[in-house]
Formats: sequence, structure tokens, C-alpha cells
Amino acid sequence: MAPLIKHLYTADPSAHVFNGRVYIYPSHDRETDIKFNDNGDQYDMADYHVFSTDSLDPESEVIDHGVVLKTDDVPWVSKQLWAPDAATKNGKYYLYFPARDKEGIFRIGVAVGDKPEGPFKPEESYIKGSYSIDPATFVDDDGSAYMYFGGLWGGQLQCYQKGNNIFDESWSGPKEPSGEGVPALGPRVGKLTEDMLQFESEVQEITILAPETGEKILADDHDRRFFEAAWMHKYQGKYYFSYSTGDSHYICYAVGDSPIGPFTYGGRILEPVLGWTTHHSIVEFKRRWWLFHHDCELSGGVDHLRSVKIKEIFYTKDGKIVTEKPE
Ligand code: FUB
Repeated sequence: MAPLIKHLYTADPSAHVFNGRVYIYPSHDRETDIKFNDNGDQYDMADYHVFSTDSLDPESEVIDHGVVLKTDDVPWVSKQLWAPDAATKNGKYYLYFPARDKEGIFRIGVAVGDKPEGPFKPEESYIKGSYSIDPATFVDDDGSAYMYFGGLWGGQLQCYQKGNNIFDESWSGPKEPSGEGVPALGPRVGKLTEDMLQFESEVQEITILAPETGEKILADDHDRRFFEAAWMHKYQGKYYFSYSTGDSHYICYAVGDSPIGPFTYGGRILEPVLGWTTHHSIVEFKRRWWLFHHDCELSGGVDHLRSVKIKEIFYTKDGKIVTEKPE
């Protein structure tokens, strides 16, 4: 499949259907002189564009709505506008984005607009109690809104093992827990306030269980443990939490009966693509289900110059996600 967007490098696509159109909120990758490292410093993005389309057929036109937010617009940000997401509630649109604050710590901010394509006006400060990266917001059928987030290594999730808001510098860098029987660190979820601008209460760690043991997935299980790129969608009353496994390069999913889990590991949605990172979203459009993701084919394999692609996905009768249409 050809990239959906070819005139810019784009990654980490969060897709939503608003007012009958598909809106895509990706990272905007750019060239940089920064040396590659496992902390992800070369992912040095400085603004966001929003894209939209009314068709996901090949060759359909995707509109670039231009820059909707940039580093200089946000008082608390120093650098690295990483994977964003968006949500709508009460007639407003919210763009959620992670970035490093002036102390170099990743936080999550929100900017508000009247239209899905922006412009978005950022709040003065980041969301209180937010940390790490990759926000994904989900508004449930009853109007309750949740934000999922977290990312290991450069995403700093492992720095919070002593508790929310206790940043342990000694875990900074490409590190994570390991060892026999040690459970993997879970992504985080926080319920959002009615105005979508803050957490209603303290954020919680999400549990992802191994189906064969009923116990937490282990830290050394790099093929299945959560690394980054949280996403939530609902299908036939079940909650599907999907994520990237980072250094093993899979997109996986886990299923639960509640938006805050626990979730039981269900399988892989995407095998490794060209490039180190893999990051996705899942959305229903015109009664078909789509996986938005990225790879580095357009840049010839440069890890931090990625392009958004799509792939149709399907469900089996018992709710498993598959990439080929079941008979
Ligand atoms: O785009 C920067 C980072 O790379 C994202 O936040 C991660 O999910 C990974 O895709």
C-alpha cells in the first residue's frame, strides 16, 4: 500500500471520524542533525498538521489542513512534539500532545478548537498529573472520556515506578524492568474531567494479562509487553486496547470488559514494518475497520522519517482481530 500522505513525513497516526470525514492527527517528522540513539532524541518534531479525507479508497484525496500547533505556541514545551491524538465532546475539539517540558520531562498537553481541523489554542500548562508520552483518548458511549498513555525508554514511563509524579532520574534512558517473574510495566489510564482538560482523579496502571496464565505479562516477554502507542476502540461491547511492543516491533491487542481493564492479550495486528518504531490507530469508517500505521519505505528506511499508511482489518466471529477477511 502506498503512503496516504507523500508531501511530508508523517507518523503515529491517530484517526477519528468526525462529521462523516476521517481526520488524521499524526506526528510531523522532519530531518535533523541529532545523532540517532535508543532514547529517541532524533525524533525532534516541532509542529503538527491535521489531514482529512472523505474516502479511504486508494488514490483518494487527503487534504492537508496545515500547521495547527507548533512548539513556540506552547508556553511549557521545550521540544519533541511526539504522537498526538484528538477527541470531541460538548461541541469542542481537543488535541492532546506529549512534549518535553522545560526540565526535559515528558508531559501531556491539550489544545482546544472549534473545528476538527483546528486551529487549536493550547492551555497555559500541561495536564496536571500527566507524564510520559503517546496520549490516546477514548470517549465511551455514556460520554465518559479516558486518556491512555505511556511509553518506555525515551518515553520515560519506567521513571515512575515509585508512583505517579515521582520521577526517578536513575531510570532515564533506554531502560526498563527485567528479570525472572518481574511483571511488565503497564500503560496508564486517567478519566478526564467533563471539560476534557484535566484528569478527574489519579491515573492508574493498566493490567495486561497473559491468557495462558491469567497473570500479568512479564517484563522479559518483549514480544507481548506494552512499550508505547496506546489505542482504545470498542467493538461489540468489548474494549480493545492495542499497543506497540517497541523493540520487537509488533502491534498487539488485548481485550477487556471495562475501559480501564484488565485486558487479556489477544494477538498481533501488525508484523514489523521497515523502520524501528511502529504506531497505529484503529477506526471504523463506512462499516469497514481500518488500521492506520506508519513505516519508513518512502524515506528508504530512515527511522525518524516515516509515512502514514492504512490497512483494512477484520474480526472473526469470536472477536479476534485478523488482517485477512474471514471466509
Ligand atoms: O514519534 C515519536 C515516537 O515514536 C512516538 O511517540 C512513539 O510512539 C514512536 O512512534
